[in-house]
Amino acid sequence: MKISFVIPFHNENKNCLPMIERVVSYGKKEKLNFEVIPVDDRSTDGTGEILKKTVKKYKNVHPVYRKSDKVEKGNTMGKSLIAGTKAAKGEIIIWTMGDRSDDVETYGKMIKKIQKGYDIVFGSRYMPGGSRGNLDLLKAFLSSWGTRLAGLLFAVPVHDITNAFRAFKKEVFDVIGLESVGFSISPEFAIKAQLSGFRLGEVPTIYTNRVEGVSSFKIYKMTKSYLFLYMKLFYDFRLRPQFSRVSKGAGSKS
Ligand SMILES: Nc1nc2c(ncn2[C@@H]2O[C@H](COP(=O)(O)OP(=O)(O)OP(=O)(O)O)[C@@H](O)[C@H]2O)c(=O)[nH]1
Ligand SMILES: [Mg+2]
Repeated sequence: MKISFVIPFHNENKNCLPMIERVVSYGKKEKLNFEVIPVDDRSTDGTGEILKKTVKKYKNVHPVYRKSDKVEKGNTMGKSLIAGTKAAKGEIIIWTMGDRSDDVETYGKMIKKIQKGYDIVFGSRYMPGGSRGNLDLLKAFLSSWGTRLAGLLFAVPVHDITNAFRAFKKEVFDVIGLESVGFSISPEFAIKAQLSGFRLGEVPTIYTNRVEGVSSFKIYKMTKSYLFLYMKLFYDFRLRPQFSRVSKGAGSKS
């Protein structure tokens, strides 16, 4: 079983090398068959150059330098995760944020849960044993309510779908077809996986706010994109029953 760690980076020159080294040393410590796929798109702080150096140091680090032929405004973390996952060779994919806010020690629990038959396993800050750490209250309130709303509208059975930190079988990604450009890829993936009948699970994780670098997170933009996503999915999958199942083989757009 091969595992692909996909990590999005945007202007993370202080975080990218220590983050990759954290994942590589975890993989070596656990004797995993793994690769690391950092995805850099349009960083202007030298993150791309640092990634080029890591390739010389680690043979199983395969960066994706995402370029776009058309001008892209705003956040493209979603497109980056899609591009990285498409390039991945592993049967199991693990998305981790590049700012060292996710706890890599959670990987073991996620992998075990996938091996027990779950299709997608979320790192959860809001389930028993999990912690939002020093995540600010407003963000915690919005993210936990984002998940509860998905529970009400789409019967999503887990506690934290707004954090992109998760493990899943590559086939889930290949089947459901993700379309989000930015941060709303996190709830989109969870809701579509649930609507497609995949088995969703979760493990507790401890979140730590970023120490280095600048956040790409914009509360107003994020809330708007989430509400638009929920309305679209509710219309497509609840109000138009002929769409009640995500069409198999749609494939994701990067
Ligand atoms: N490739 C790529 N990565 C991105 C983009 N926007 C954010 N990221 C990365 O995605 C991860 C999460 O973004 P953050 O800016 O940390 O967002 P956040 O965690 O909600 O906000 P913080 O509280 O600042 O940590 C980080 O590793 C970013 O570098 C983007 O447009 N492209
Ligand atoms: Mg962050």
